[in-house]
Amino acid sequence: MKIYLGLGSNIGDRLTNLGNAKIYLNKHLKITVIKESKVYETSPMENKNQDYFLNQVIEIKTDLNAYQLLNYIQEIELIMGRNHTEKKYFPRTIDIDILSFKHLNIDIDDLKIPHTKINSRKFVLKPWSDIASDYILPNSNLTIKQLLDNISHLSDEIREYN
Ligand code: PH2
Ligand code: MG
Ligand code: MG
Repeated sequence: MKIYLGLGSNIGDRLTNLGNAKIYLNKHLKITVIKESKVYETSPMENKNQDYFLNQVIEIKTDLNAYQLLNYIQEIELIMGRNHTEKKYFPRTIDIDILSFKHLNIDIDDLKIPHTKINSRKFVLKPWSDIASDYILPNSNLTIKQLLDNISHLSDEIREYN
């Protein structure tokens, strides 16, 4: 019963932004970060006319339900300077996405779990494979590693960031 989050930042001190997001998550009495992937620098997808991102995937433990978790995540994004009226796919100090939440399949306006774009995104699957290469999503029959192999032909850039 695992819970995975994707972190992304392409404004300001990107590495510090990822670090602060994890600090804020851990500050909640009911959330603990238990695994972290390596950090990757990745070319922007969708809106390609913006700076490169740092991306990371983490596993957390929490007693919150998915909606409570989403609420807290949105609080963190606001505290960290994210403007929720901003257009989709614009640069952001921090983006925290619920990639998967236990066995749940949710499809409601502002909450889709598992995240809908996992299968086409190296910036999600590559870090995820660091910490959970054999994990199978609740709506899939392929492992994270297999999903990543399926998109190895895509030209999106991804490299370890140190
Ligand atoms: N997030 C997006 C859109 N495009 N590209 C990269 N490389 N990394 C991201 O985190 C990212 C993106 C929307 O959330
Ligand atoms: Mg996102
Ligand atoms: Mg998001």
